[in-house]
Amino acid sequence: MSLINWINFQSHGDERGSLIAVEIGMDKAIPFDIKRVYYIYNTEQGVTRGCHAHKNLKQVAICVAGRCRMVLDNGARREEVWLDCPTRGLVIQDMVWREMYDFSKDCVLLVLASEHYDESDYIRDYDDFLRETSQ
Ligand code: T46
Repeated sequence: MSLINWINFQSHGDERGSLIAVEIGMDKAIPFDIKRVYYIYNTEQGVTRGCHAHKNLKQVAICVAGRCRMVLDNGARREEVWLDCPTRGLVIQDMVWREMYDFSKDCVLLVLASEHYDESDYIRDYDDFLRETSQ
């Protein structure tokens, strides 16, 4: 099964421009209660971010401006995708290794997270990650 799962958002556009509302709850787009929102911007050219997995964290990543690439890897399968569209969000499940790179200068990556920030939830070593996923 593919690791690349998108949520499509409805864009409300008129002659002034576009607006997207992201909602949680029954019949709404985001499949978890959002406890945290953060955004990544001003990323230096050539930089790779991420390079970790989370034990217990679901996220949706929405590139609201510019573009970047993301790798998702569950230990058995590795897939790569462009995040370049504000009308869709990439669902990132727990125990998935992620790497982001090829950031455009204007890239703003908005991330909706199911849990508060917790450094102990990170797996930052790829070999540790592979050991955990093979158990
Ligand atoms: C992820 C990818 C997509 C906080 O204080 N609170 C937070 O909520 C976050 C996410 C980070 N931080 C601090 C921790 C570091 O000192 O901000 C600094 C940069 O975080 P980090 O190096 O983890 O950033 P990325 O871009 O490598 O990874 C982030 C998220 O941490 C991660 O959960 O899935 O974006």
